[in-house]
Amino acid sequence: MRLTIDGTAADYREGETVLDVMRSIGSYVPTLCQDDRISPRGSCRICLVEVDGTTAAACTTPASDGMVVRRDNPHVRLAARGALELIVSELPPRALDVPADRSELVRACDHFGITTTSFTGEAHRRGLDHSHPYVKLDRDLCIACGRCVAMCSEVQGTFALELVGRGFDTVVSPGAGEPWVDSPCVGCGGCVDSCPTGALSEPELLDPRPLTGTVTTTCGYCGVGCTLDVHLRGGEVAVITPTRSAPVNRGHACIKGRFAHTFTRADDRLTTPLIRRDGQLQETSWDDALGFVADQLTAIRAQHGPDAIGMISSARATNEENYLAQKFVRTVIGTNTIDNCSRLCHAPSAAGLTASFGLAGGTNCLDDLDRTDCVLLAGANPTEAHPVVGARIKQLVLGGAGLIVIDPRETELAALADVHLRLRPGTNVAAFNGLARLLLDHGHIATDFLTERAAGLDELTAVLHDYAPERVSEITGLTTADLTQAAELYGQATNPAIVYGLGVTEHAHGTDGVRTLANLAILRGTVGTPGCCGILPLRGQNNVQGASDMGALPDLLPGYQPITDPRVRERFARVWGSPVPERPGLRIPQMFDAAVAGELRALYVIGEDIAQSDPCTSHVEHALRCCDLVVCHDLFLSRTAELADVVLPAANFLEKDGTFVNFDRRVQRVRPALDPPGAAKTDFDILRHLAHALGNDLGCAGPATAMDECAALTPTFGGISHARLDHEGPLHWPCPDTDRPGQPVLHLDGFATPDGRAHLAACPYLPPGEQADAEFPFLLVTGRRLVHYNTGSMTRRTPDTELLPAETLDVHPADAALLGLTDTAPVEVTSRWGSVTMPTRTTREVSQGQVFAAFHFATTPTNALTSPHTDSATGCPEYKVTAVALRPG
Ligand SMILES: Nc1nc2c(c(=O)[nH]1)N[C@H]1C(S)=C(S)[C@@H](COP(=O)(O)OP(=O)(O)OC[C@H]3O[C@@H](n4cnc5c(=O)[nH]c(N)nc54)[C@H](O)[C@@H]3O)O[C@H]1N2
Ligand SMILES: Nc1nc2c(c(=O)[nH]1)N[C@H]1C(S)=C(S)[C@@H](COP(=O)(O)OP(=O)(O)OC[C@H]3O[C@@H](n4cnc5c(=O)[nH]c(N)nc54)[C@H](O)[C@@H]3O)O[C@H]1N2
Ligand SMILES: [Mo]
Repeated sequence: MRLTIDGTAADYREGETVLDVMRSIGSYVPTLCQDDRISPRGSCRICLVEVDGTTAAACTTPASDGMVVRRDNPHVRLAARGALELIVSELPPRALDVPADRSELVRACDHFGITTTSFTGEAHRRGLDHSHPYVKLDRDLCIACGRCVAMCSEVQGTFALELVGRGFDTVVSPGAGEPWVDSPCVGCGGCVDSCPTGALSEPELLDPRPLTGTVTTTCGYCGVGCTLDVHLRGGEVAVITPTRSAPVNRGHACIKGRFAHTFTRADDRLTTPLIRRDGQLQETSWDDALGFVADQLTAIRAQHGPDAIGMISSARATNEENYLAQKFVRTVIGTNTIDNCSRLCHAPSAAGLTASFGLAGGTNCLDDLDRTDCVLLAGANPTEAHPVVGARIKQLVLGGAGLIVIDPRETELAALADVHLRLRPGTNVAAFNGLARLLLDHGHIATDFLTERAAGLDELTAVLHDYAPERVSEITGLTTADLTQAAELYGQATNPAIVYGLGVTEHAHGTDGVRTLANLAILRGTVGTPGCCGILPLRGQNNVQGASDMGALPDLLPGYQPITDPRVRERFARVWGSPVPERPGLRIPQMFDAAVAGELRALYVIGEDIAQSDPCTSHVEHALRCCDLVVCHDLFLSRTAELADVVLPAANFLEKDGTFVNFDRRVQRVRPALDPPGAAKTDFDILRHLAHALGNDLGCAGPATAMDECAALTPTFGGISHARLDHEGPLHWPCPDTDRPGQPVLHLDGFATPDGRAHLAACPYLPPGEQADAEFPFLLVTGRRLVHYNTGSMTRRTPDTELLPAETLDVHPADAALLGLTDTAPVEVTSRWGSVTMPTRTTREVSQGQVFAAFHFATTPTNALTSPHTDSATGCPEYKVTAVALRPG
């Protein structure tokens, strides 16, 4: 399909506009109201062109075959220039002082030769709204193009903004006219990013000095894995924007990835190694610190054997660092005791999905959600924890897709759902079994798929005998009507998707939760079939998938190759030039128990603040005190670092070269934008130098070589290299060959289980580790809040704290009234394991009898309350159910 532009032929694709074609042939077409991420508005009129003899806006005119487009018509050019002059005439002269790289308006004026001297109109005097820490509004620069409003509604789905006023006075404003900071704005930055004039800006962009460079990398917060452009000024981060062409985030981001980066230059960033002398952590040199650690490890190994040493590797660190960490532990120390924080979140997903389908990753990719007509969202709160995914789900629902939310709390998406199954915490297995029973009873099952590609239907049917809706209702507190409505929605959808999170996994029976949830997808045949949407765990940390993929696990080598398989061990031993220990190592909770029992003598912790994030803090602290040696790599003096003997200053993701694997198995490049401060080093370099101090060479001169070595040993990653990722962009694993793409959808050619079938699980409901009783009458659910991240070590060192300065205990208003608690009043929360006092927040987001808190503040150690109960299959803590008592504090 072809048209001509100023006499030159140009090809176009179905659905493209004249503007798209003009841009695709490389011509600069100024526009003010157009943005690919939102629907075209056609209001600014500065992209006027002549189309088949008449004047038209290029941005809203669909390309058609044989069309004759002329930009060189002087009348049309004059009309476009006139439209722009009119816009500019209403702005103060400083509108053209904004640097051209930050203002489409300035670039458009440069194009048309419009300067301040052309101003004739009356300029606005409407003032600033600088109430929000990140989003700054200068109303006088607003041209009412509506892009910010559309970004907020069509991409972010928050609907916080409106154009208010009439004609000349029209300006963007939060809907209720309140100060920006009090509006529902979630700080995704979409409006700032789209604004063509600088009316919406951010503090750093108000600095007129030019930007000096851009590095494209992967976000280091959650597992969505947004691609970000890090714009630099004088060797420092000035601004971070989402990469427009990014396959995962498609030019969108969240408040943390977009804005929360100032932690990287926080005053209390660790810049020198610290060593404990006379009870105090004191600054020292790298030689001294590494020499000390090497001597201690050598002595402990000599006296107690290699299994007396354990390592917790970091899901915040790169694949290459995790690869090196497990190679270090296995070859230099000689033990398999290495684990990562996947143990604390999605270990049940890895175990459950492997048992059901044969592979540890989610079965599909995020893009597949575009074609679903029904999302079943269980135990996940993506508008806070995976905001870019949350926004996508919101858009699907606004577009007509069905939504079932299974969560004890009324999350933002629960409020939008067709049906919200507000079950009692810890009763997932009963609810999922109840839904499976209804799917079977009502015939919403894929009979052929079940016969040809699944196993275990008879056993499941037998167990489901006990899960009639009435019994499920008793266990879960759900009504049979709601259960039936959910089963009908999921059962009748053409292409249903399951998305889930920690509300499924962090339980005493988390693996059973994953398996009984997977049953629903198998019953409907929506896994491993063409066009299916499958089941997607929303993996948490930026590289928690990768840390496990790289073998930072006590029983698995890279690519989930079992340590117990002698052929696998031999293959690794040959390349590593060192035997690989045979006995599986300890998991994180077992490491603490072993430390208390005196069996584990040294704990080496990379980028995890176990004393804040692991459950039952008193037990963890006791375990740390029992060790002869605790070593910690971190950016800051975390709670764990405070208790360590040696603290090594680490680089963060903005300072590193390597790769992360996101929640949908995409291996993506991480590129250094900054140098680490002071003497801080990457975890990669620290491990290599420590190995040297122990008289070993880990090989792998740099991250790219480490990935090459891993790829050579690991069929799943065989085709992956830094060079290929740089050239082709992200690749999904499995990716065994260099000449084939990765695999976004799994199991199309058969399941990776031994018999090639998907396995239904017949799991009965078992009660959680803790129940409410007379002494501890409330159930505490823990989880996340939008603006802070895990232990808060990074986000608490950014202006995010202006938006959320402290932890709260969320209490239902009726419970609060009974207890005499009012908003902000301190409440003492006591469990069988500890006690914490925090301010009350009354909200109907929690049910009566339940309370909620996050764990983002070291000063409010929520994990002093959580119990040591863990998932029987994987050791994942039961963070989601703790019985507590409340008392005004
Ligand atoms: N802003 C922000 N984003 C983050 C993080 C952060 O700290 N802050 N952390 C990252 C990490 S490491 C992870 S793992 C992910 C976690 O992401 P999510 O899994 O979405 O997060 P959570 O808030 O822990 O838990 C999700 C939901 O489970 C519900 N739930 C609790 N008990 C039950 C139950 O018995 N059944 C059901 N069905 N639901 C239940 C809770 O009410 C909660 O709404 O987020 C990542 N993203
Ligand atoms: N009550 C309760 N507790 C929970 C959970 C819950 O739902 N409820 N969720 C659990 C889950 S899912 C998770 S994943 C854990 C998370 O718990 P953690 O992993 O402990 O928390 P983070 O804050 O993500 O990061 C840990 C440390 O890594 C440092 N860091 C960041 N980047 C780097 C790096 O590149 N290198 C090094 N060396 N250090 C770095 C940070 O400064 C921080 O101190 O919390 C768990 N704890
Ligand atoms: Mo996590």
